[in-house]
Amino acid sequence: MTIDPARVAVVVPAWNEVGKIGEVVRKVPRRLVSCVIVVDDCSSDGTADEARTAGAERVIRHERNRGVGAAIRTGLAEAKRAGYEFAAILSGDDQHEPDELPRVLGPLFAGEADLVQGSRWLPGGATPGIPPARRWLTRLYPILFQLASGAPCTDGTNGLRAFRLSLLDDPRIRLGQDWLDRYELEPYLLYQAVRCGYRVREVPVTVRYHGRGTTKMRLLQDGWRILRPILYLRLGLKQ
Ligand SMILES: Nc1nc2c(ncn2[C@@H]2O[C@H](COP(=O)(O)OP(=O)(O)OP(=O)(O)O)[C@@H](O)[C@H]2O)c(=O)[nH]1
Ligand SMILES: [Mg+2]
Repeated sequence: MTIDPARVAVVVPAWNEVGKIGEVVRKVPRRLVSCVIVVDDCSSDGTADEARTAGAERVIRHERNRGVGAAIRTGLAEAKRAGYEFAAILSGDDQHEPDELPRVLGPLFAGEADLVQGSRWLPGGATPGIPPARRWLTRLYPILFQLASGAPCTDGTNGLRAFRLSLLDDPRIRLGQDWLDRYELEPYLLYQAVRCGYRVREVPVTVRYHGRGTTKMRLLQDGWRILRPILYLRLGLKQ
């Protein structure tokens, strides 16, 4: 499968990721991607500088911390404005393997899918260093997602995915809503893509865990933020 880099932008949300963001940007294979867009979500460290030095084509800075969903939204808007056809999202904390981008981009270029979600739990995926609690939570979530959406899902919370940017023109997919600013936006997009009948495919990918104290997620508050999109949409409380 030939992937045309001129049609692909990578969006990387980043908040205080010095020491990691440069690695992420440097590892993006340039034979696949012509534009890396890093959205610095008002970091207090040198995230933006490190991204620029590592070769990110665009570094956009939020003037206040708005959340990962808002950062992704900003990056996607820039990718669309610049005329890219496909976007891949990679997390800025170096948990994904950018050389696995062909896995998520391939089915898009083959015309077989509109959104490709990376799954750490499909055969061929990997989770080096995963803490036990994270294992069970990320296993439980897709069961709930599947119950709510009716569609098969093995990993709904994995931040490596790629899709056709024209999805964002669909009036049913309303990424602009304020309530999606933090951890809600990613499951929202996946759920709406499924619900609107887009061809959604999962592919196995690696998610790396760097050790204690690296996550910024707070179990209850952020767990609820990840859960509420599927609940709200299922119950018709939000659109
Ligand atoms: N937590 C957090 N991350 C943000 C924010 N803005 C941008 N990000 C970036 O969003 C990405 C994902 O955030 P994480 O908190 O690591 O979430 P995750 O990777 O899904 O979950 P973990 O497995 O716990 O690391 C990282 O690259 C962050 O730097 C923010 O306001 N809060
Ligand atoms: Mg992370």
